[in-house]
Amino acid sequence: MIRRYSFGTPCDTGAVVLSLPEEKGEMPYFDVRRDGERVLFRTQLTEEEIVFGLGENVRGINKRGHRYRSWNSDDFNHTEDRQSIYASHNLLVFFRPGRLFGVYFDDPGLVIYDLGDARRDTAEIVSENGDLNVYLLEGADLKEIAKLFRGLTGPSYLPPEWAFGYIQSRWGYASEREVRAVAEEHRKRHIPLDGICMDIDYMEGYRNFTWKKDAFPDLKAFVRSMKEEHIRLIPIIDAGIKTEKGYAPYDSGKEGGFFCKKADGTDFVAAVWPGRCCFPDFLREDARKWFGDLYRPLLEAGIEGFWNDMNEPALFYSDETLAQAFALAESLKGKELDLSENWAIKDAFNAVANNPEDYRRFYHVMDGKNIRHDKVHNLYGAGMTRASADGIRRFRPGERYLLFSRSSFVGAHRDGGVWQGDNFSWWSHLKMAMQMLPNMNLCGFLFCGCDLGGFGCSTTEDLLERFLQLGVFTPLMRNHSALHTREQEIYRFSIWETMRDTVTVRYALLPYLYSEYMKAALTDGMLFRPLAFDYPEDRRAVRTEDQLMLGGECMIAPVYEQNAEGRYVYLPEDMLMIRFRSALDYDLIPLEKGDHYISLSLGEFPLFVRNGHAVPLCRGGENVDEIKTDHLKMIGKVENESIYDLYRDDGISEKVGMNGNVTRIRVGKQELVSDIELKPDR
Ligand code: MIG
Repeated sequence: MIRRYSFGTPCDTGAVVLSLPEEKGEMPYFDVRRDGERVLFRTQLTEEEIVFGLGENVRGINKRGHRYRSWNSDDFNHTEDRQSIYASHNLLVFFRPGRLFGVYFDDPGLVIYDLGDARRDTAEIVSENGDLNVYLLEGADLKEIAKLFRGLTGPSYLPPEWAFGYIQSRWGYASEREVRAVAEEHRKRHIPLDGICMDIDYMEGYRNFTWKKDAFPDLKAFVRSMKEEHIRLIPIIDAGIKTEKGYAPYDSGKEGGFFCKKADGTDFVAAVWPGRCCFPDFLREDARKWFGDLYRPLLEAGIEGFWNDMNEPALFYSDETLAQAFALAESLKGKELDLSENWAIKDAFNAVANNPEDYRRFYHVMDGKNIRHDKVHNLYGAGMTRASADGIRRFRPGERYLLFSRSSFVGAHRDGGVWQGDNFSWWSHLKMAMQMLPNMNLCGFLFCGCDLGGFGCSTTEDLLERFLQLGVFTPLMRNHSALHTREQEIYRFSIWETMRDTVTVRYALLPYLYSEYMKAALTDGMLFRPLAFDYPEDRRAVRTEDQLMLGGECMIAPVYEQNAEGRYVYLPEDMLMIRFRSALDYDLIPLEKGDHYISLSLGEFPLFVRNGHAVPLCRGGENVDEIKTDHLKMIGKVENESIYDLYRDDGISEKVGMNGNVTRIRVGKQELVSDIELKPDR
């Protein structure tokens, strides 16, 4: 059951697709209080209580014991003390014996969550603006709450099948020659590959929708020839449009009046990569239409996928914030600084970027009214996602596309995926990437992944290998790194063959991973779940923070510590471990419910299959187009009979459903593995 409570004058955030009558009575579970504009929601937590939710954010799967904020932020330093990164996914699920409910705060502005931070026994959620709808979700179990939430907010995005391939990316690829070299090295060494991301370096002076004509003389021909090798190019698009007469997107945006404006009616201007930029008003339908159409030249060149960046929006500086910093510097010039001045001068220059004052300096037009940006800040990235998704759909009707964004809000899960932003090449970030996955799935974002190997600072061989072992299972499997860090393509490393073998497992598992993704998307389920969702009565399972359920049959338990030769794994039931070294080389080890130390040398990683189930493994391939499902090995320990529903489709059509696309595979009693033959799917 879902109930809606309304406070103040909420706007339509686009997150919710169901229209529900407003409840008039008191809201259960919470003491609700007004304090000026703010609305405060307080609830008691028992010692046993667990809190899931908040999608993309730092720290563990259980969010209890910390303070978070919904405020989409371009913050590349995802340390434990952070309260927000790039996304606002305002769903919480409270779970304890005898009490289970979800609560979604449909609020586009700043929301603060104290989840047992000030006091262990109290959660308090504060809406700063006080204009919001709150949805209470009650169901029989955790999975039902997740399903209800998807019913409330709409189905998850369906990517094309090729988007499940391995993608190589790096900030710095600046020419066709460089990109071709990356492709060639992969193909030459038989490292599977389906896509290469082009970062801002492909653009002419960082101008969106342009490309360097000397470095990419014939983009269309380049795209075509890469596609012949089954490699898609995936360009980046940023939110800001360079303020420059004669640059077509600026001229048309200016003419249409599509940029965000200041109180005096002039365009808001702040600097990002290209220098001074204007910011499309993504909350307006006509502006979205205009922006979406700007993707056309790239689509015409044959591009089928994009990543959208800088859409919190990130602001490097504005003339105003810069002037403030300089004024302070000027006033202190020649002085011996006392301590507070010393700090102030540093702070002033740090504050030129992403300054709260700037976010109060410009306006959106919603339903004909001017709304100050900070009131609806968290909708900006989702608006950009929608603009581009609609633009791509208009150009290629009926076909799926790859799209992933840095910033997001619930609702954007219908139009595209997300990546987890700028992590570091840290072991702790490998663990955090894993911990984010189930909460992102809970909030509807099924298509996601992190920068494998780590984005900031230099990776090491073992760290990249362990990252790849997690990436084998994440829908977006992308190796990405920052300019000036150690080169991170697999072939740069002495253990590249080990890494390649790891990637081959992704391709052998692709029929399974694609099936489980599509089933989750088409039935409003989750691909990754906390163990609590499947074993709610098991006190060990519900608090497990470093293992995840994957699809209907499996559990993963990645190694995330340096120099580990294995790890402890808790099995909530009897399972068969597949210990992978490559698509063709693996051990099958039946294990009983309970604790196990599993030895996992650097090139090894496990997948656990619940007894009574069997999962398909194919021969793999070097790209998704090579994946065949006519010969499969069904792996699992089956006592009587098990059924696996294999999902297959043409990989690209938008109109899909379970009907007609599911092949039912029956496996009789088997010890560990059997071979099956199916009719080819294409
Ligand atoms: O200010 O385009 O998160 O993936 O490589 C940095 C350059 C801008 C941030 C993205 C990152 C990307 C980088 N971008």
